[in-house]
Amino acid sequence: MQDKALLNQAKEVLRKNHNGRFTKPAPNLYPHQWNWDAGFIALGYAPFAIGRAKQELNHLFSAQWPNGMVPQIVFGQEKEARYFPGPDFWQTPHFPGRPHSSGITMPPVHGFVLRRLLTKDPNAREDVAFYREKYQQILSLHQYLYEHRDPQKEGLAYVRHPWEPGTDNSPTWDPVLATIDPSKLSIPAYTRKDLQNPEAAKHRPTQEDYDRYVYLVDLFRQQRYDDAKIHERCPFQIQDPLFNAILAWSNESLYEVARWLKVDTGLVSEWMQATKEGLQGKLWNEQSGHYQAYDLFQERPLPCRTSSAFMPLIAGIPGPEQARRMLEQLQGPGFSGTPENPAFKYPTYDLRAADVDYEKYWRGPVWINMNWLLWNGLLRYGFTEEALAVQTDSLQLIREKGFYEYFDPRKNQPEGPGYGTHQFSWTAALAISWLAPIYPS
Ligand code: 2M8
Repeated sequence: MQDKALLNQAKEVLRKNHNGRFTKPAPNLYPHQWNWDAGFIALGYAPFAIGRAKQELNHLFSAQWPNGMVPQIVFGQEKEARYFPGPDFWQTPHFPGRPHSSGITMPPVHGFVLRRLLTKDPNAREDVAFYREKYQQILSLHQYLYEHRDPQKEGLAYVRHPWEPGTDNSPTWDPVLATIDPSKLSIPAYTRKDLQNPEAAKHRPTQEDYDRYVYLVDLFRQQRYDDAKIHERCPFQIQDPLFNAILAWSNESLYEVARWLKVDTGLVSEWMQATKEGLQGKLWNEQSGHYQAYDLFQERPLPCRTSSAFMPLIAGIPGPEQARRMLEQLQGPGFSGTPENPAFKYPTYDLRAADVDYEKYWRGPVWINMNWLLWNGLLRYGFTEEALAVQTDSLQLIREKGFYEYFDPRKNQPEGPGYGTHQFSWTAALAISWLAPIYPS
């Protein structure tokens, strides 16, 4: 297929998933608005429908909590329909005039998304009100993260549920989830709805993991979403290199937007410095040559080599030698395969790990948003050839298999299908962001 046709198909995916107010991540499995999906989707709209890109962010931030938190899910009209947990289960406080939402957050992509919109918007100066408003809202989201998610003031925000870092089923969380034993806990009754989707069901998280997810949500609602109380009790509190690299990149982007708006950059500069120090001082593992997550509750590192371990590249955090060591790993057998068994760049988990799973949700498959992030990181360090290879592999997968949620990393499985749900919005959106500059409309 010609890439021009692929570009048009990608736009069609977004058009079909748009419900008049926002763009769903996928037609059935995910019927509401998701936080970081909205950011990636906005990047897809930016080159050809900047108004739609702004609408995504406006809708998402219409559900921002008074304390600054931006929720993981903003519920649409369908309420309980087709997705668990819905608003009745979350029981989050209802803020008048704001849509219902879940009670946790997601990676703060909005700063770098806003900065990109600004560069693509031909009428940015005429719409300065939009940029001013979003800047303030994103600033208060970051303020929330530094105030309520960084208890030891290390410049690192912690996540409190596997849904917060977005890489829900990553093997990184296994040792922490293992400390939550569902058979010894009282878990409220619930019915999963994700398994009703036959195309996605077989790769979804286990029942035991879902019990743990539900246990955590129940804990939050029992504490009435009070951050201090949750911090005292929650067994899942992790400083994740992906989440914090995204925070760092968004800080840097906010700094640039602040300069464009001609407002004070003091606070953002402090955050930039603090998070850089946190990533470099606490999350870098000198021996293995990559970043790693840290379990704040049990006070122990979680040295698991997933693709999140390389993400600080996006924010220019590593020095040249650190970056070189990470490039070597990305090009090596763990993330690019071997001559006999080559891999599409990049599996989300080291291919040599004993428990790597080529099909299972976040435990090995290629995800296009992770590729897009790493592509940016590689370009930033001048690793142009490698960046091009990531883009080429991503587009090949989409061209050959379709706009799937995730993909088998093995190149010698040419007949294999894409995995998860089809017509997945961020796969389409990020394909547009790669293809639109080649075929400007
Ligand atoms: C997946 O997560 C949701 C919960 O948030 C789920 O599994 O039901 C993840 O891939 C997440 O990163 C993504 O934002 C969401 C919607 O695409 O789906």
